[in-house]
This record gives sequence, C-alpha cells and structure tokens, in this order.
Amino acid sequence: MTTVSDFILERLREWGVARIYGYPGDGVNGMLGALDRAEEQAVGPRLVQVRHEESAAMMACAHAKFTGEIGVCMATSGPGAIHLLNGLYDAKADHQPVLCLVGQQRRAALGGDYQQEVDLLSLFKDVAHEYVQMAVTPAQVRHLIDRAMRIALDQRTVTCVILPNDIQEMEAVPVPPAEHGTVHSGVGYVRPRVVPDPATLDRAAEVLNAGKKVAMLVGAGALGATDEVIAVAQRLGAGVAKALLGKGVLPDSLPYVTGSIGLLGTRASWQLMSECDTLFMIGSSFPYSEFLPQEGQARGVQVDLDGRKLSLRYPMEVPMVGDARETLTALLPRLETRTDFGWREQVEANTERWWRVLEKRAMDDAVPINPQRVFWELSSRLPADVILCADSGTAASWYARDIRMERGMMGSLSGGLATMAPALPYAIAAKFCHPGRVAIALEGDGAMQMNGINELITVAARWREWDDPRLIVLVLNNGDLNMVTWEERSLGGDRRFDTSQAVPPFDYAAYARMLGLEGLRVERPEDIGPMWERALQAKCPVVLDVLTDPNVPPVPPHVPAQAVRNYMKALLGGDAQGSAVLRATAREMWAEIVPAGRGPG
Ligand SMILES: Cc1ncc(C[n+]2csc(CCOP(=O)(O)OP(=O)(O)O)c2C)c(N)n1
Ligand SMILES: [Mg+2]
Repeated sequence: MTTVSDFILERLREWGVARIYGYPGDGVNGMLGALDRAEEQAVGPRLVQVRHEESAAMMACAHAKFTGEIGVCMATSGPGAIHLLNGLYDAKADHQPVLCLVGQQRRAALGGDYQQEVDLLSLFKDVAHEYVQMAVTPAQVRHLIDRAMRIALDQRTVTCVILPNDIQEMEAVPVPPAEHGTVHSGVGYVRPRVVPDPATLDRAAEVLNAGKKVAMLVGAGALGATDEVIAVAQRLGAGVAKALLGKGVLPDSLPYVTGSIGLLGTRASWQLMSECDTLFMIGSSFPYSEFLPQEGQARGVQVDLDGRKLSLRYPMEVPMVGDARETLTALLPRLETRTDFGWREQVEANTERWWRVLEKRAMDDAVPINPQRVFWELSSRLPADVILCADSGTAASWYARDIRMERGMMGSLSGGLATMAPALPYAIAAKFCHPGRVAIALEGDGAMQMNGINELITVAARWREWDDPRLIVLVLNNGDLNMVTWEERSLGGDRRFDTSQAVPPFDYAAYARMLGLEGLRVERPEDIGPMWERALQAKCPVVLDVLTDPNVPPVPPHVPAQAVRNYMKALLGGDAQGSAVLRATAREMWAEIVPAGRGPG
C-alpha cells in the first residue's frame, strides 16, 4: 500500500526536493516511516536530523538562500511545530521559499483538548499566511502539497501543510476521483521574466542619465545580476553600496564599490548616499532611511520583483516592478556613456581611504585580541568558493565591513529578522547543499551557547558525508552579549547591565575536541593568521575559540549627536568598562583621522 506519507515524498521528489531538515515526534510518525522506506530504496528526499526544530527551519531557509531552490522542514505537532517558528520567520523576513510540514493529532481527537494539541492553523497563520492548510482527507493531499510548493516559490515565502497523524498512514489517493468538488493539480513552476514596459524603462533612463552623481544600492534581489550591475554602474559612473544580504552581488575589489550600508556599514557608503543627486535602488528593502539620501536631495529609481517594496524607504520617481537582471539588461542600451568621471573618482578616493581606516582599526591593539583583526586576516585568505554565514552579534558588523567578498563567494545572515544563532545552522545547510565547498560560521559566544553547542553535535555526526570536510566555526569569545551592550550604551544611554550581558565562560575548543573535531583556542594577535591557515587546511571541521576584546566598539559610519550624548552618559555613569571603552573608541576615531598608509593587499 502506498500511504499518504509515501505519496507526499513521491510528490516532493517530483518537485525536485532532495532533502528535508527536521526532527521526529509521533505527530509525524507516518512521514518518518515513509522517509525510512525512501532511504532504504536510496531515493529522496533524505532527512537531515537536527538538534532543535528552530535549526531545521533555519537550515531550510539557508538551503533556499544558497541554492535558489525551495527549502523544506518538518516537525511534530505541538512543541515541535512551535519550535520551528523563529526559523520560519527568518525565511519569511528574507523572502525565501520554505515549505514546512507539521504533524497534528488524529482528526478524531481534534477539539478535545488533547495532549500536544495546539491550534496549528492559528499558530502558523501569520508566518505562513500566504498558505497554511490542514489535510482532512487523503484526496486533498496532492493539491495541498502542489499549492504549498508553488505558492512558496511564486511568492518567495513560507507555506505550511498540517498533517494529522492518522491521515499520514492512510492509503494515498494519487489521483482524486473525477467528480464535482475535487481538485486536480499538477507539479511545476516556471519563474516568469519580469521586465518593466519600454515607456517605464525610458523614464528610468531619463532620470539616471540626468544624474551627475549617481549612487546605486544593491540588495539580495540583485544576486545573480553581477555583470548587469557592473555594466550599469560603469555606464553611469556610479558608486555602488551593498545591503547586507547583497554583499555577494559585487566584488569588493571593484574600486567604486563602497561596501556595506547602514549602522554596520562603511563611511564611504555614507558619503555616497549623503552626497549623491540620484539614487538607483536594485532588489533591496534595506530598512534604515537615515542612511539613504534625505528626501528631496536625490531623484530616485527603483527596481524590485515585489511591488510592495517599491517607494518604501525613499520616495521614488520611477518605481518599477522587475527582475534585476532582466531590467538592467533592458535598461543598459538606454543609458548614456559619461564623459565626466569626477563623481566616480571621488567615490573611489573615499573607498580607498576607508579600506585604510579599516586596516588601521583592525591592527590596533586590544585586550587580548581585536575582533576586527580576526576578520581582516580571514578576508585575505578566503577560499574562492567559500560560503560565509554570519550571526547577529558583532560578528555581523565585522563581516559587513572587514570581509572583502569576491566573485563566486556566497554569504548570508539573518537580515530582516536579525535573529541570533542562524550562523551554524546556515553553515550546516551550506555543507549539505554544496559538500565540496568550504563553509565558515562567524558567531559570538552568546549565539554559540544559544544553539551552536547543540548543532555542533550535528556537525560531528554528519561531516564525514561531505566531500570537503571543512566547516569552520569562529567563536568570538568576548564573554559578553556585546552587540546589545553597545546598544544599551548608545541607544539607551545606560551603562552595561552586567547581569543581562555576561556570557558564562565555556571552553569551546575543548568541547570541539571532545566531539572528535578540531578545536583551537587563540589568545594572541600574532596567532590569528596561522590559526586561519591551519583551519583552512584541516581534515575535519574546526572550532576556533578566539578570545576577543568586548571593548572595541563597532562605530557606525555616522553618529548622531544624541547617540554621542547617550554614549558618554553611559560610560561616565558607572560602566565598569567605561575608561577602557573610551580609550578603544578614541583609537577607532583616530584611525579615521590617520588611516593605515596603504590600501588593502
Ligand atoms: C533570538 C534573539 N534573541 C536576542 C536578540 C538580541 N541580540 C542581538 S545581538 C545579541 C548579542 C549577541 O551576543 P553574542 O552572540 O555573544 O555576539 P557578540 O555581539 O558578543 O559578538 C542579542 C542578545 C536577537 N537578535 N535574537
Ligand atoms: Mg559575545
């Protein structure tokens, strides 16, 4: 007998799903039986068993980010389903197609306040609002799967199918009866070409051609349009800033690429935005308007696949719905070649200077290790095919600024949700999706203690399946929930609240060794370079436990006067680290005045 669960796997196979990230429970017993049978027959999808359902959802999100395919995760009813939520919101916020399959109690028990009975339709109604359905009969399952898959792909969002456990084990109905009241769905989805009409493109070109100082901002929507973005930037003599999820769009070796934008961004991007007369935004919903031109300062053109994202952060003169690559290709012949490259030269000079500021900052002394140097030294050693996964603490700042991405590399983090602890689940998914590439998780000790310690067990259990065994976990061991400590000081004007901020000590390297992985602890700046060399030559996954200084501030590229007042009030108001922080801040500022003497090597 083919069960409903066997049929679901068969259908997912037809949809091209090779892997399901998940965790068991009796709510998905039928699915587990089917996964077992599929594994025995050496067909997909295969289960990747995680340590916590939240990780499974984060892995599904990363799967989508690193492959462009849909990510699929699975959990049991009640507690398992609830655990998925944060990872699902991560996918939703970053517009990734993810299907989640969750178990539910038997149909006969529903409404009976049964054990582990949670109103899953309501629970998932927000995160999967585009499509959340519960199967009530086998004849319905085919179209539930087809629609959940298609809607997730088409809307680039999260969808959810709830499967009562008795249905999972019933006989499948692969073809619903040909009668009134049945639904006859099929497999497959083809992405459309989305290009604005010629008149809109002409208007966009008119605005862009009239600009004397064009700033471009590219986001995740421009990944895959590298050549087209370069061609347009060349034609316009523009500078280009990158939103964090779009870090891989352009190589940082291009002299007019000013790097990241925003609180974690670069001074060169700040200058680009505050001095431009025209803004061209491509595939980005970067949220902080204060880092964009002021209203009225620049004329705006925007292209985004999602019409809801248009003219949202800056009032655009020409807001266009379109695919980045297709739209830029259609736009290019309409753009005039520049003769005056004065603006471009200014952008390049700012950028070149900024890299020297960063180098100076990275090489400044700290106690014991300056976290910026850890990233700076990684940057020059990055393998060409690396996949970088950053966490939401200070690692995100240093990833944003100090890492020079080159063509062919990939990188991501939790952008919209900015949740803690995606870095290791993302890196694990990266290894399953691209077993021949090196994955590096960059995270704090807080994130490591939140779920990294647990998912390292998954790494230890599975790494031998990967063609290239290298998964490297960098732990910024600063004993602090550092990013929030800075926020307390600069946003709240409060001193560090030791009770909330301290991260208890833990020997990450010894723990890694206990799991049979390599673990290195580094306490001296001169050991950072050799540490990366060794990790990149390792024959198994490695944990790098680096003792970093929590008093090195991630200074934003622009600091409003109120933030300075808050900061001083916090540091002079009994902050135990006040004077050390002030000294480190002064060093950071000094690096802006007197940067390193040469550009990056
Ligand atoms: C799930 C979740 N909880 C809390 C936060 C708020 N938060 C953002 S960064 C951060 C501190 C991270 O500390 P750690 O991982 O040690 O990195 P560090 O900043 O110290 O480098 C916190 C608590 C969050 N973003 N997500
Ligand atoms: Mg920390």
